[in-house]
Amino acid sequence: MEILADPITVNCRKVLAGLKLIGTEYTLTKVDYFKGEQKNPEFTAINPNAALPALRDGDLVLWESNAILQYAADKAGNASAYPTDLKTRADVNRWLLWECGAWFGTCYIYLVENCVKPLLGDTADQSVLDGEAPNFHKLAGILDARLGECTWVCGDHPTIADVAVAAPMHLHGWAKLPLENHGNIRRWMSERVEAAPWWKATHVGEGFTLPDAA
Ligand SMILES: N[C@@H](CCC(=O)N[C@@H](CS)C(=O)NCC(=O)O)C(=O)O
Repeated sequence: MEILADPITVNCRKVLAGLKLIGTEYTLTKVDYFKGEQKNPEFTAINPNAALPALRDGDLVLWESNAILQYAADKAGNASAYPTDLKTRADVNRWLLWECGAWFGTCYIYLVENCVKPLLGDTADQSVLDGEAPNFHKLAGILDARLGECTWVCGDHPTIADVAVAAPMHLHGWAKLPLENHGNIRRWMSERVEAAPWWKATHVGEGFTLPDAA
């Protein structure tokens, strides 16, 4: 299995962490996000969205990070990471879709304003952050309520739903995600996700540093 990715980005880190959780071996082909290599014709021939990551496995080409995790877990037959009983699988799928359709977008605004812009010499636009805050708190409240009921997003052990939902928050301190009133999310992130080997092995630090680049 070949993963085309830049490990510093949200959706690439998601796939690399998810593959660790699943226990799938892969080869990584680096596509440099900050050099814009995702827009090169060689890459858009693989993913016409010009977005990372993508997977190649034999004659299968797949993009959309959550679809890659679903495929990898099913291929490995890992029913712990991606449960096969109907109701738990529906629950995991629900959180994967929620992450892609809602959660990623709100977290991404904080990442761009508080990390990417300052890194590029620009300043965060407070009006953008203020405008997003109600949506962020609505969505964070939904996740926080779930994490008040379960140890992990979908029960008593980690699944690909945890990896997917955690990924947009991976630089939550630097991105200044306003988590003060969402104690269950903070606990899940610090005591469970950030303590997990699959998360530590794919560490991304402030300044978008990676262990081998630090
Ligand atoms: N829904 C897609 C989103 C992919 C995506 O937006 N990837 C970002 C990196 S996290 C990207 O490469 N964006 C293209 C760009 O900014 O030029 C997925 O989950 O794979």
